[in-house]
Amino acid sequence: MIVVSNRLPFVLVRDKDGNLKRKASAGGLVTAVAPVVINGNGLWVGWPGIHLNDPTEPIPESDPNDITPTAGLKSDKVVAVQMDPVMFDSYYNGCCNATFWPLFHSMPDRATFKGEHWKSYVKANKEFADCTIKALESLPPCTGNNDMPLIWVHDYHLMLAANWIRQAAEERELKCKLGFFLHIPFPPWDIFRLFPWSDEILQGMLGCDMVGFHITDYCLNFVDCCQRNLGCRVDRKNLLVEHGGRTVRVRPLPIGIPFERFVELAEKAPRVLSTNQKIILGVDRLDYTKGLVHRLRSFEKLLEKYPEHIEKVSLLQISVPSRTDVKEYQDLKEEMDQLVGRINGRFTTPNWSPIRYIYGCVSQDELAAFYRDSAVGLVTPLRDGMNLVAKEFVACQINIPPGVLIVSPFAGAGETMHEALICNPYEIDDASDVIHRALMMPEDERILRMNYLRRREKLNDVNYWTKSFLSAMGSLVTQDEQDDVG
Ligand code: ADQ
Repeated sequence: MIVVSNRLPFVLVRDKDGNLKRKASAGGLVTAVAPVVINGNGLWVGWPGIHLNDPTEPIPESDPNDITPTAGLKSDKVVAVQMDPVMFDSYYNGCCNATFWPLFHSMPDRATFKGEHWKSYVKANKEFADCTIKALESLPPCTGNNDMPLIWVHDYHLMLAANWIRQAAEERELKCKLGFFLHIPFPPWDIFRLFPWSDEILQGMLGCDMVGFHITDYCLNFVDCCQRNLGCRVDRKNLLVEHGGRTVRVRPLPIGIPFERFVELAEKAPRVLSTNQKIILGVDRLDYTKGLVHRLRSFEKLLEKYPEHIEKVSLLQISVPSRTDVKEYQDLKEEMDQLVGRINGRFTTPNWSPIRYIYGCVSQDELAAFYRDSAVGLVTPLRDGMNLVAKEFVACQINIPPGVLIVSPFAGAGETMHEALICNPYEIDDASDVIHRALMMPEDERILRMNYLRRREKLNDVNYWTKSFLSAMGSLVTQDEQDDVG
C-alpha cells in the first residue's frame, strides 16, 4: 500500500544541534493505517511538517525508544514531499483551509475564492502525484490482481492527485488500484457548485476506483454533483458513477477509533476531577465548525432556565489551539474568551465557577480521565465529517452508572450513534432542555443507551474501518451492477 496524505504520520523537527528528528503524531488514523503500511512493506507519501533547504537531506530513522505505531516505518519507506514555502502556504492555508474547509462544511460565507490559491492547489497536488508515481515505480513489478499496489489518497488537500496518478501510471504501464477517503463532509450540489473549479475537483476524485466518505448522505451528495456538474451516468441505489469508460464505486465507510486503547487508558488514568460536581465535557479543536459559541450560550441558558444546576454542574471545555495564524481562528478565540468571562462573571459564586476553560492540548491519559468521569459528553458541531470525540467519550465511559452523550445531527457521528441524545446546536433554548434532560436521566436509561453505544463502537473500531476500506477496494463491480447504471 502507498498512503498519500498532506502530512506524514510524524513531523520532522530540528534539535538544538540542527539535526533532524522525528516527532510522533498521535491520532486514530495513524494508529490504524501505519501497521497496514509497515506490515505490507508499503510507503507513505506526505509533507514532513518542515521546509528543508536541502531536499536531499535524509529522513532520520525513528528513535530507538519510540513506541508509537510509526516506529517501524523505516525512512526508505517514507517519501517527504517538498514545496516552495510561499506556494505551500497558498495551497494549505489558502485553498485548503480558507476555501475547502468552510465550503465543504456548508459555510460558504466564510470561504474565499482566489485564483492564485487554486493555482497553488493544482501545483501542490501535481507534486504529490509525481512523488507517488516515483514511489510506485520503486515497487517490485506486480504479477497479477492479488499483489497489485493499492494507493490510498486522503482528504480534501489532495482531491486532484488521484487522476494524475492514474494517467501517469497508465502511460508507464504500471498497475495499481486507487482509493480516496474524505474525512470532512461532502456538501450538497448547491454549495459545491459555488466553487469556480468544481468540475476539476470531481474529475480528480473520479480518477479513483473507489471513493469513500463517512456516511451515505455525503456519498449521495457526491453522486449528485457528478451527475449535475459532469453529466455522468449514475446509480444512486448502488452508489456508482460512470466516468471516462470506468465505473467508480462510492462507499460510506464511517471511521472508528482505537476503542480498546481508550478503554485501557480509562482503566489506568488517575482521577483528576473532583466528585462533588457533575461535569459537562466539551473537547474540540478551536474551530468555528465545532459550534463552541452556540454551546456556551446553551449552557448559559441552562443555568437561567434551570437554576437548580447552579453550584452542582460545571462545563469543562477543552479547546486545542488550531490554525492560530488565521484571522477567523484568532477572532473565535477572542469571542470565546469574552463569552467565558461574561458567563462566569454572571453566575460565579464564592464556591463555584460555571465554566472551566482549558485552551490547550491535554495528554491522552488526562483526556481519558475527563471522558470517564464526566456526566455528559457535549458534542455539538455545526457541521462535522464524523467527530471522534463522541466515540472516544463512549469508549471511556466505564463507570457504572455511565454518563450521557449528546450529539449534533450535523456531525457524521449524529447519523450513526443512534442512542445518543440529539441536539440541534442552532436552537439554543432547545439545546438547554436537552442538556437538562441528560443531567436528569434515570440510571437505567443511561446504562441501556451507553451499552448500545459502546457495543457499536467496539465492533466498528478503527481497524474495522481500515479493513472495510481494503475490502471495498478489493471487491470488483459485478455485471449486475454494471447493467444497473443509468
Ligand atoms: P477533526 O476536525 O480534527 O478531524 P475530530 O474527529 O473530533 O475532529 O478529532 C479530533 C481529535 O483531536 C480527537 O481524537 C481528540 O481526542 C483530539 N483532541 C481534540 N481536542 C483535544 C485537546 N484539547 N487535547 C488533546 N486532544 C484533543 C477530522 C474531521 C472529523 C473526522 C476526523 C477523522 O473534521 O469530522 O471525525 O477528521 O476522520
